[in-house]
Amino acid sequence: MSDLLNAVINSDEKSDLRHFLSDLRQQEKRYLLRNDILNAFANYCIKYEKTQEFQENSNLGKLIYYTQEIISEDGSLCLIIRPKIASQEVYRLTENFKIEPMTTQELLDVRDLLVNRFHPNEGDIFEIDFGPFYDYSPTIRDPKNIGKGVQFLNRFLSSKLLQDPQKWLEALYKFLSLHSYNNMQLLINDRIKSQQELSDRVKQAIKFVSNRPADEPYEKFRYELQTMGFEPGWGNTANRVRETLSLLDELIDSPDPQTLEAFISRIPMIFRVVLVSPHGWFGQEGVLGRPDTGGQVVYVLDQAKSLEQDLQEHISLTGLDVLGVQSKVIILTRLIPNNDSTRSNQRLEKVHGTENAWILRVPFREYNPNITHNWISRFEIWPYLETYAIDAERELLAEFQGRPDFIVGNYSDGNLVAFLLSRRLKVTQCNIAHALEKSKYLFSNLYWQESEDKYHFSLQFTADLIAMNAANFIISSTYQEIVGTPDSVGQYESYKCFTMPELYHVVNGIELFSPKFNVVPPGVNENVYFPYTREEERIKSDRDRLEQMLFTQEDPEHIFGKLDDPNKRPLFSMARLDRIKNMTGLAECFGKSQALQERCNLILIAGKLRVEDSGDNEERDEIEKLYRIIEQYNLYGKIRWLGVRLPKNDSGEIYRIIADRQGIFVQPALFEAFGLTILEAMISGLPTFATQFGGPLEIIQDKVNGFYINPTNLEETAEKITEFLSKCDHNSTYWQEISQRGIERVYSTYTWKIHTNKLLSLARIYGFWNFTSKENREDLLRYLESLFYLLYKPRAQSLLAQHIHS
Ligand code: UDP
Ligand code: LCN
Repeated sequence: MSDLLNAVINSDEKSDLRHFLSDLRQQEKRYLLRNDILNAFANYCIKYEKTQEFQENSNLGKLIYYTQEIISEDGSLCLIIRPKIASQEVYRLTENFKIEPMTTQELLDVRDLLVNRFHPNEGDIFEIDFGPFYDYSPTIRDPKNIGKGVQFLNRFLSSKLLQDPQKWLEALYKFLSLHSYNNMQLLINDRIKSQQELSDRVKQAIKFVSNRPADEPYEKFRYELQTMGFEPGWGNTANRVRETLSLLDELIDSPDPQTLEAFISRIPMIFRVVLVSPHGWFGQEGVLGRPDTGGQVVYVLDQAKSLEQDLQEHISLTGLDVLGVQSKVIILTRLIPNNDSTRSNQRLEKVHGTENAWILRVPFREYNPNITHNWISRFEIWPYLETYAIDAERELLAEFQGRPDFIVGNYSDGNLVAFLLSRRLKVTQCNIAHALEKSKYLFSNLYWQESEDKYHFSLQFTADLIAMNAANFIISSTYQEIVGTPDSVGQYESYKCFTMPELYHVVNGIELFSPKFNVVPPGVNENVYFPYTREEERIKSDRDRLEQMLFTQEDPEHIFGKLDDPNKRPLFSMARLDRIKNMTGLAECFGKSQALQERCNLILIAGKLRVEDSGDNEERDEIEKLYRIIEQYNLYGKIRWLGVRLPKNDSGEIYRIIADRQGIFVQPALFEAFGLTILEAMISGLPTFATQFGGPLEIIQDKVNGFYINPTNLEETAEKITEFLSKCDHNSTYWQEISQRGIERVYSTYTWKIHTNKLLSLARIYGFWNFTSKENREDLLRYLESLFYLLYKPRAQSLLAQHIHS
């Protein structure tokens, strides 16, 4: 990148740079983000009548494109350049156009200086650096392979097996001897005394099972195998046992990544799973659409159901079901005594449609019942998590009658609890972020002190750093969640280097190239959300009732607006009513477009209708704003706004009803980490227009099975939708084509079956990797514990003291 900078400085583009920078200096802002920089450069190009070619392809144009931030210091400028995904270079450009590379430390000092919190005379600031802990673990080289950790790990492990067969076979042998279920030894017993013996016996056992009828049940030859040293778990039939043993045989003779993955995936090592989602209102009814819950609850609940099914299928393939082995999945959440008509005060609740999946609710300790008996916002719960983990551990051990085999954390709080539990129970830990707040709130780290009272980001970001580094593996819903796109920084990437002025500097917060990252997107509940064309599965009475609710029913308590022409094509959206979801932006886009209003009605399912019914500040602001927009653009007769919380089955039918009328779904969020409603709409057969900022960029293939919109450009968004509607007018099958391709996209790529298959396979492989590299992680875990006890805990305790005295 410094080449590009030099090329600008040593050519006649230097004068452009000079003028552009002097324009920037006129701005009041001293800290410019990418959007500000691009806008300023576009204005510069207009002002000086520069060509499009210059704007995009000159060296200066390219340099601007890659520049993420510019901070002006006295005289000089600090340029933060992101030449490619997951990399950053920092330069100081002095007044006389000298270029000096800057270190991460210098950059963080400049940022502190900018907010007047740089105090070199008072000593150095605490630096957090995880870099050294990743030095001895393998790292991916090519950024495009980030998020494909397991493929990399399989290659790495099988090459280790090849390089040092003695050592690795010994590890494999020890690993196989480890497994048991309720004191029943699995896989191999002590008749096999060494790895050499293992190899010989495997061949012998293969010969033995090959001579039996392929479908002969395992129980018929269980005891013969046992005398050879093999315990249950290899398969339910002679053929399955032969296949599994042959994989092991192949692995011992000539290890390759596919065989390793196939073999480890067959090992019966996961029966009991915990999904941690503490912050509450976790339930099966009446909790969706509340602030802080929404998609996470939907995700975890559907994941639990699918996991249980997948585990049970796996158990029966290993032949263990007939021996009484059963899977159990527990969703661990908070018990909230003042339950607000949810089931949050119930200790144990069975997950519908499962044999053995449960919601287990453990209360926070009663430090101040006025607080701990009620729902607590995710921003305030930090002081309660350590004791919660201790209490939850006891309850989990009782419920499982033993240790879990795998722990999955959700969101910052769940991931921290998963770290504490996994550390104590020595169990594989997986993290799911859902949404990392750090990148959601602009400058949340730089100005953390100003918003600490409200958000406590010092606790949340410290918890995030601890949990993400502790996790054996992390699953993300998209690639960009990890490292962003060529022009935007990823959510995890934003933890790489940042300052928390006067608290700490993070010089290397996470190794983005670590194989711990794996992209495993969620699915959608196919019993609830399915294509509108499946008439036989739809219930007529529900359909009639919901049609009325959507288009005609008068119910001022819950529904705003009476449509002049209910038969117009519906333009539909459903989301929580918070600022980022931008339902108000969609209403404004509709309000500004006569073309849209002529052809469509706007149907919104969002939040509540009355400010006084909402306990959430952001929601209250959005309610008021939505009414203002309706008034300003005179949308009466053209909009229906439903402030309803729908039972799950109704929400599935709603999408299908909109599809019956050849409607469309719009998701206008300013940023969406993933966006489950997009999957729901697409699988129902609704052509979907979704924000280009975040996950939808990976779910949808633009103009193939849906469309991207830029929700900050209302005119362009309206034009895109109108263009689609015109195409539908001219081509009577166009709507169906997009609808059909949307459906196919979801079934081929976003199902829970695909998700849990992959997740469990990862859990087994990382379990194996964790076992073989245990000693290498202990120093990292000790470092994380120090951060937890010395940094996190005192801050959490002082927040607790505030809660106790409030
Ligand atoms: N949802 C709902 N009622 C609402 C708003 C949302 O049932 O009024 C559901 C929606 O169907 C989806 C989930 O809540 O399953 C929202 O998930 P998404 O990932 O789209 O967004 P989040 O709310 O997690 O940011
Ligand atoms: C949180 C979000 O903000 C959504 O984008 C996701 O779809 C949801 O969690 C489930 O992961």
